[in-house]
Amino acid sequence: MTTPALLPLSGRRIPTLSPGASSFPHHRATLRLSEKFILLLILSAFITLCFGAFFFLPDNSKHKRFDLGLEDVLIPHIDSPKEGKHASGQVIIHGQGAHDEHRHREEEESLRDKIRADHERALQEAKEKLRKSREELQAEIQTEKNKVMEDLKKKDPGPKPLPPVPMPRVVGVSDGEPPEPDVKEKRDKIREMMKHAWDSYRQYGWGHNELKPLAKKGHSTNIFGNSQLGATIVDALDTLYIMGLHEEFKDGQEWIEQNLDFSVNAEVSVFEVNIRFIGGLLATYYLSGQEVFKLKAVQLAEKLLPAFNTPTGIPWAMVNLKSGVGRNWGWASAGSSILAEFGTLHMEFVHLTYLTGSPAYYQKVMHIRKLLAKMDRPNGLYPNYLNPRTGRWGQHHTSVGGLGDSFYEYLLKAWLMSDKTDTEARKTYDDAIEAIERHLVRKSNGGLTFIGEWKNGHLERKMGHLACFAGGMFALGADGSPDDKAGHYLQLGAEIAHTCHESYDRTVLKLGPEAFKFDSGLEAVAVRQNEKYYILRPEVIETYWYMWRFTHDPKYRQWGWEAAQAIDKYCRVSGGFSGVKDVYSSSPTYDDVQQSFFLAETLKYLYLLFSSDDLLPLESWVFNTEAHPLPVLHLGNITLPGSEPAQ
Ligand code: DMJ
Repeated sequence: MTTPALLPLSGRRIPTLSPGASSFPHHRATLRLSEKFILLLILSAFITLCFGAFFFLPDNSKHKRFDLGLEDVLIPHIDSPKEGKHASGQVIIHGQGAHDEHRHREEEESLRDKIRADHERALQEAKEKLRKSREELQAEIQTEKNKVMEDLKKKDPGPKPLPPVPMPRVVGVSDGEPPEPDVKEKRDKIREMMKHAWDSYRQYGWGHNELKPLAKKGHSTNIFGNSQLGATIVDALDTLYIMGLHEEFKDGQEWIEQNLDFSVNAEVSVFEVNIRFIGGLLATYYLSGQEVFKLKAVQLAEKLLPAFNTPTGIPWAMVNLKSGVGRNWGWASAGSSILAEFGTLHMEFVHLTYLTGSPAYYQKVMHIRKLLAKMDRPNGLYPNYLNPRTGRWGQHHTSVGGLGDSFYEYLLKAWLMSDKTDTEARKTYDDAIEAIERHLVRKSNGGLTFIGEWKNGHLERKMGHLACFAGGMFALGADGSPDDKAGHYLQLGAEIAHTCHESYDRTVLKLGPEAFKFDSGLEAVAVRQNEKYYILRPEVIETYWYMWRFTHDPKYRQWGWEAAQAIDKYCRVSGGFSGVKDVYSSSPTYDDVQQSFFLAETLKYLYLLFSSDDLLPLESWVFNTEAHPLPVLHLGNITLPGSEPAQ
């Protein structure tokens, strides 16, 4: 039998839940009902025994203290000069002493009465309890439990209210309906695909992070630890809003209000949680104006802060949301943190400081920037690995695809998001891109421009699907580039878009592989079996959209439509959308994962591609790396806390 932790020994009541016990699973209280009966019996027997024993105790009250915590019921000492002894052995009290003795006796008597009454009441209550049915007792326990919870709630002041800050100018949250009927038809089709993805998740994976559309059940990966944080809901919400899927949006909002709780013992990726959850919640807050999204974003951000407790301030890749303990991925070079992870926090963290008034977020990301600025860079390139303990680079591997990609993206976007006032970010971006162009960008024999990967002084002529986002980035950064190279960067963006389109066009499914080579006579095709998959990624479509916005060349809509049709044809299943394992096979197998970024990014960029430009104009919105739009902060005279110049 377990110890009667639920039974207060000094109490008279039958077991109630103490505040500490209120977090125990409910069954713990109810399953022990029989144990409680036994305890109750023991308790009542004990009380009766004490009650009886009390009257059999010798009356030594004259020389003993009634140790009940009542300081004022001290009994006089027998050697008091004012006391004598009667023949019967009773104490004779004289004068003031006699008066005191009398008073003490009265007090003693009244105490006895009180104890007697208490014990009788306890006995009576115990008897009543014993007469009650199991159901009545269960109901009573539940009432007690509710009361404890209520009291706890009253005591808990809840999250601190956030300071009122002016809502940034939110423009272009329009319907964006295109005037051309055929374009509208395509847009409607994308909306229908979003509905199928969402409805399937709603039906089979609700509350889980992602969906297994073939097994028709929830799915999660190690980036979310063992949490069930509804990643798809949070990631998809702004897309639903933009597409005008109001019922679905409401459903998602309700789930977030009622279920999204970050006090979980789960080790999550700081980067992924930042871009998908914080980015998603902030974007949804700005679009919808609903406070709940802002509050949830801030609650989560607080949980990420312990990840920065490293000797250098470069955050760990993972943090346990409950304990705050951080660590790095086991596979990362010599315990390093990853450039694309610790370098992809700036946008969200600046907004967090803006919304909370807390300088912590801004200071954390500016510290990272300053530390990087001081470091030597081999050939002007940023290696993908940096050790957070020593502050030294790990393996010299530079990439604009995985492990490096969004670091460069966020330098440019930090500048754009600051209303182009953060010139330090712009300069860092320009320098980085200049080195990348010099060392990593090449033209294949067939005339395709690609971005290779730099590994220990050697260029690998391979480009990842992830690196295809860079076409859009080059186009976005064209305006404001040094030496009036806007035309050059727009052209570079177009060339990357073309190469990535070729990587799609040269497959059987017309969907792009994870990585493709420009080597040994190969042009934009995957060689290794484990690089032939397509997991519903957005980067190529993202670049089509940026190129469309900057050029209005119809080929980008055409290419986007080809990709949308291929996804609908080969990735759609009755339970949602799935990735495919081999884009060169006419009978592909599925990976059975509907990634949350498919709803956050791929379908959003497709929808925007077939919308008019007044929906989320790029002058007013900057999309985070998970396609969550955040408004440009026109701070004017407002100084961000933490950014004040040192005195
Ligand atoms: C997304 O989660 C983000 O775009 C991230 O920056 C890298 N890639 C995935 C989707 O491919």
